[in-house]
Amino acid sequence: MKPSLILAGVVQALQVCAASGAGGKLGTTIEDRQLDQDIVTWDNRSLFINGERLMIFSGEFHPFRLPVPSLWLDIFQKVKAMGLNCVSFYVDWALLEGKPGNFKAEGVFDLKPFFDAAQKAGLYLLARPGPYINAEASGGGFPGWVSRVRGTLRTSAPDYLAATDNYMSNIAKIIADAQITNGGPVILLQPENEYTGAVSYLPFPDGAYMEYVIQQSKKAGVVVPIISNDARSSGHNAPGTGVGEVDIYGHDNYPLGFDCANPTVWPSGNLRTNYWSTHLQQSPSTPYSLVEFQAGSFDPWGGWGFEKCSELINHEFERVFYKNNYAAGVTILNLYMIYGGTNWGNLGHPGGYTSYDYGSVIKEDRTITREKYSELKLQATFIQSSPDYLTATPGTNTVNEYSNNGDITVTPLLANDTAAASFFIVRHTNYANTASTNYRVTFSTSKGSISAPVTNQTLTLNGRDSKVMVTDYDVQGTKVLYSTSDIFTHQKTESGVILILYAGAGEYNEFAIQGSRSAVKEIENGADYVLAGDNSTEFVTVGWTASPQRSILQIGDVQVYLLDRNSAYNYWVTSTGDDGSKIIINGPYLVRSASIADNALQISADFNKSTSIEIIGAPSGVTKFTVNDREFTLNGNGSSLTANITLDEPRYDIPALKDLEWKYIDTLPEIKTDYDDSAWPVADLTSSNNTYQRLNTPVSLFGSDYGFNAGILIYRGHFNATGWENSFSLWTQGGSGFGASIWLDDVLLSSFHGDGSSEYSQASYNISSLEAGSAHVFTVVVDQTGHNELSIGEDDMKSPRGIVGWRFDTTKATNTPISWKLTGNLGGEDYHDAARGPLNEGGLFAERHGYHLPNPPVSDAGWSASTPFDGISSAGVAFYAAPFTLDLPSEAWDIPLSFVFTNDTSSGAYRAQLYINGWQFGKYTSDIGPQTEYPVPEGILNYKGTNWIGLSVWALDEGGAKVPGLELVAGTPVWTGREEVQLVEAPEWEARDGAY
Ligand code: IPT
Repeated sequence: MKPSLILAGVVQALQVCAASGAGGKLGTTIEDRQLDQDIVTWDNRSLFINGERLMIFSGEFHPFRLPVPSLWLDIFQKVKAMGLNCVSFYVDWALLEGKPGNFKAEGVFDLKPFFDAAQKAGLYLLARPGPYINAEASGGGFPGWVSRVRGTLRTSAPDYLAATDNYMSNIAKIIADAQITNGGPVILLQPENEYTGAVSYLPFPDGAYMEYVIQQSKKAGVVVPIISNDARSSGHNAPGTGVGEVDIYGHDNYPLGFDCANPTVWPSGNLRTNYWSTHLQQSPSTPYSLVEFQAGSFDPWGGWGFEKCSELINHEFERVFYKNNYAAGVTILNLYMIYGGTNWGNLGHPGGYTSYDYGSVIKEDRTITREKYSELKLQATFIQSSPDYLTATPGTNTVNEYSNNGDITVTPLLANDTAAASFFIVRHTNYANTASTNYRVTFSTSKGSISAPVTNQTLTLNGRDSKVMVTDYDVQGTKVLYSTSDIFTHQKTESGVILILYAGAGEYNEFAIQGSRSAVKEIENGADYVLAGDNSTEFVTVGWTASPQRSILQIGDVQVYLLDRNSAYNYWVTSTGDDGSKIIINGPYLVRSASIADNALQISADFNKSTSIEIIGAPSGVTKFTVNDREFTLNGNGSSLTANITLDEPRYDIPALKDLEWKYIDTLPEIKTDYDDSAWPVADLTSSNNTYQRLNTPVSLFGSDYGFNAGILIYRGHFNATGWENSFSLWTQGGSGFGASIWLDDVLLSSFHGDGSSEYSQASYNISSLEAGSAHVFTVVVDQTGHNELSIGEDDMKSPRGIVGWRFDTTKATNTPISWKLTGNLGGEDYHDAARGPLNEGGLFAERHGYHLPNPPVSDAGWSASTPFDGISSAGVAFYAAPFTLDLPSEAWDIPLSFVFTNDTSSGAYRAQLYINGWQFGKYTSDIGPQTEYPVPEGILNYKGTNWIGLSVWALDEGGAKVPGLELVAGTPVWTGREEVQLVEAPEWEARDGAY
């Protein structure tokens, strides 16, 4: 079908074709949609910004998972350097409205610096404020108190809608102020998330509900287009579906799923090939949009670890699957996640642990050493260099039409006009094929049909590879008639046009470019090449074999670089000004930005080793060259300059944690017989609004019923024995990976260590010898792992945490009442630590008193000298604190630091929480795993001064536990052009009023 390209304008003519997809209004002809602004518009192929057609190539990054605002620019620049032009972000309601009615977005939660940094890096933003986000966040972003809402969540239930109003009006206003119409970076807004299904007895989709969420944003001033994110291509809320319809329909896809166990296995049938045809049925008037496409995977407690996830969703996955997305004509593409970050301070859901690295493109420690980063740079830079991609029409997959081998499938995107390029996505017919396959291709071009190779050679597609071939492709005014290899980019520079082609080492490819054979000049000769065609033809054909030694050919105005892929990885395209001028730099670990003024070229770049670099396309007069404000000598002249970047190895020491002056305090004093809990909150609610789980106990013991929504919960249950008790049964619930221990007075009855899947635990304890009339107390510790995400109608987010049942079994029918008290973080929803937000601390004695904060009163009574490596010799919870000093050359060096636990269970099973300067940056379980290494960013860590480490160690079993090893480990130092990192405000310990 030839799409009718509708001109962008204020009035968007939406042609509702005879759509047969979900909800398509059959028979409707034309509808006018009045846009609220004229900056961001669209037609059926792409978005336009200020009238310019463009691809939105986006990556997902959550500011709340990197609570150091001065590092946001670092991530943005790393995204921009790949050729992406947009970042999508969720907002986590749970962190901004810890108490109903109290919206707070300050300090690390302030989004203003996020918007500013995006703009500085030159990126657009897609805002996804929820209110429901999923995102592997606790409650899917819902604050714990939402579990007290009786109505069904994510429906039109009035009490649910009302609960969202305060958050939505505040956050939507903040986003509205940052829209492009107000000079900010926000170009799109996604309401809700994956509004795709509900339990069968609910009316679904509930258009009125979706409309309500859309209006929450509009009322606050949001005017940019509204985009949806259907969990799969079901057509929900697409334009034309009536109430609740969005402006632009989009959906998700995670083709390899989330099990990182067997990262090399690509199951058959997981590559979708009907995206575009489905799109034409569901939303023919909007650009084809993949609002989340897989760029990694989450990983549960007891999972495989994120290195495996990065192998599953690796550079080969990017080649085959992302190129298949281009085959479907995607022009709004958001990769989830581009940078995952950290589930610090209890913000994650129970299905994940502290790291949210996600195996994604940029690692949790912000390094870019994964090959998938470099591969994505090659692809995104190509797409952004190929404007004709945005108007070519996706076709259907073909076998034996463009290629001569049935093992090869080619999907064309054909130009609508003879002056424009066509694109051909080549892959294995069995997408998971690991074989190398030889083939030929046949295209029709403006010069007639071409069958390549024209020389006596063959093309090869290696296993799990895919290529984008082009015909009639414009290179800054010169035509490439065809190229069988991928193109990285082409740029007009002051010294001429540069075209860069690449292929896997050893592969043979061909291209034909305008120019005569005799005009080909060899500038560098590494890769083997042959010329075909004679001087009479308009095009010269070059066959070449990719090799680590490149060739450069001058053909007319164009210098063609012939590279193997690994060499291409080292090239960066960087703007040198607002006029669209660019330079290409070969060699650095990262190039962030460049500028040229008064014959001086300055770049901001990163290096992880000494290396020589090459500057391609610098203006001829450049005589001075600085990298991160340090001057280097330029060698050579004209278009190719080189410089040797030699690094002076930085010198620094990393303290050995075992040598710190550790202080210890018992943080489970509750199990001492003289412990006084008179100041504790009393569990006195005889009913609960929780609609997910029926109350099975005389009073509610659900943490969130009392405002305790995160971290460790502790219960005290006092009773007088009748003497007839045989056993006591207890049901605890904390989400997968949770743990629990129960003491009767000062005796440990048992601990539930937890595992990767159990969300609750039930056990009975023999207590048969209690004396009639004697007073006792149970102390129950439940380490919950967050609130569940939710499916509409199931309300599983409300699944309560804490004690959900208890019972005495007696020999005589007597009733032993228990009077319960409970605690979580001090103050519950009236939490004490505004800087670190509502979820960072739990209910341990040390946390209630704020001893996890910097500078705790370690010389007070109750503290003594002891280390986590000594540990404790019986079950209980120990808290350790120690100061340490860092003096790292962080003005110029980016040095990733991680806290690494020795993986060894022989010295007792334990669960630990790691606090750095008061921020909880790790929950470690010695026997569930898989995480042992906890990166902590600079800014949370003070790289030039004193830091405080706090560690709670919960010994689960009789014999106690000690930490077999914990080390602070530095990664490779990178000489960096990032801006200096600002320390995050980290209030110190102060005595807390009312702490118990
Ligand atoms: C998709 C969610 O929209 C996103 O928030 C996140 O949870 C992601 O999954 C998994 O990391 S939903 C998709 C699996 C249908």
